[in-house]
Amino acid sequence: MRWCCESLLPLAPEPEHEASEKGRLLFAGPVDFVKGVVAMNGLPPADRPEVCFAGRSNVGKSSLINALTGRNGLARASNTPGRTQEINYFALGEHSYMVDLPGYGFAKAPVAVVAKWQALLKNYLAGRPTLRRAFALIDRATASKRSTTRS
Ligand SMILES: Nc1nc2c(ncn2[C@@H]2O[C@H](COP(=O)(O)OP(=O)(O)OP(=O)(O)O)[C@@H](O)[C@H]2O)c(=O)[nH]1
Ligand SMILES: [Mg+2]
Repeated sequence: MRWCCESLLPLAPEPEHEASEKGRLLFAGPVDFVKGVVAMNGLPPADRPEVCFAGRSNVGKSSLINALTGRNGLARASNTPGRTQEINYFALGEHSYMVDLPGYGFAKAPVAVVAKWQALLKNYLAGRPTLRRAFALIDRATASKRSTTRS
């Protein structure tokens, strides 16, 4: 078994060649920003599968999308927590969406604005029929914080 050197967590085994080639091809094609959504009625038509990235503000959700797609600056990343303030849709060709969510925990934004994001997030996660996976990113330094662990 391989171990992550910093946290001594076990790492997933290396994928088979065929699987890793499929993964490479998935992100090698066109990737486009579609839109930023601020209300459920602004979501694009639910006509293809999508995955989303959730987690505390500043955990690296937007950076991960840039790293996966190999396109710096596609998703806007920043040192300031609360950078992503909308549900941002990115299309992988015409077959699926990747969704960058606003963070929670300590965003530098007014309380009322953050409360609005949280309500939107809950509705999105509970009600989007084509959402196939929600990846929750956890920074090990803040993994035990209440906003990370509560359901
Ligand atoms: N050291 C380190 N820093 C990272 C990593 N990923 C992202 N960062 C930095 O962390 C900061 C926040 O990254 P973002 O990708 O904007 O984080 P986010 O989760 O999208 O944040 P919000 O949009 O505010 O919710 C940026 O300064 C990144 O450069 C990583 O793997 N390692
Ligand atoms: Mg972000």
